[in-house]
Amino acid sequence: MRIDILTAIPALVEGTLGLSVARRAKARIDVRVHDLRLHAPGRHRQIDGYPYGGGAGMVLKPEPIFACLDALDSEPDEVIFLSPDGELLTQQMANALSLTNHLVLIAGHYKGVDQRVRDALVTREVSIGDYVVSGGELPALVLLDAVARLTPGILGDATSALSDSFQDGLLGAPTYTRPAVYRGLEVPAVLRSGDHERIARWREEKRIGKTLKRRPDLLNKFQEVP
Ligand code: 9D3
Repeated sequence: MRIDILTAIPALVEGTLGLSVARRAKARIDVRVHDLRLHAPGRHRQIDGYPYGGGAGMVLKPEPIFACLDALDSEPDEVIFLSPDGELLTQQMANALSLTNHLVLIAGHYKGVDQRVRDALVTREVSIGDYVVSGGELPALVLLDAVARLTPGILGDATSALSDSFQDGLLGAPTYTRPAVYRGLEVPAVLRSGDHERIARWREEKRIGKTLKRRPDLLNKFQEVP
């Protein structure tokens, strides 16, 4: 799989790609980071400008983004603009995106991007949640990680993706490791019983109880699955 990330701050993206999970992602997925400034026209390589009609902040110019996409040697399946206005990233969306061959992620780091980019190039806009971060770079890396860990070779085994919370719409059961008693705190006896059927039932009950209490919205979704 190929993922191109367009950004005004390539160092921020590259730096984070060097870390743990994302590093594995980079090894298994062909990730290419593009510096928009290198595609900016003119001697000043200006990537942003003042908004027509006035207003605060700078707007990313269309030329560097159009030029960067024109220079790609492969046609992307999706061109995703990370934006607080976008559709919320979900596991379902990550699943679908993991089945594509080539994604382009555009990170804005300003008050916005020229609307012509959104109209002519972008196929979908994605938000990572209803809170404000300072730019699209970290959201792009979150999306990359969510997608990358689903592609073959990233997970230890195929079942771990499917047994994930959110894949089946339930939160996880409590987990324990040795020692069986620590500072008087005991591991539930059922987990040490060796009765795999009872353990499976216990875990299912814990998952449903926890989901009901913390995330009833997820439980409703689980029931809605066709
Ligand atoms: C016009 C009001 N603001 C939107 C709520 C402007 C604005 C603030 C911050 C526009 C962009 C940003 C920077 N954030 C992102 O680019 C971003 C983001 C986010 O802030 N939260 C959740 N997901 C995303 S994806 C990209």
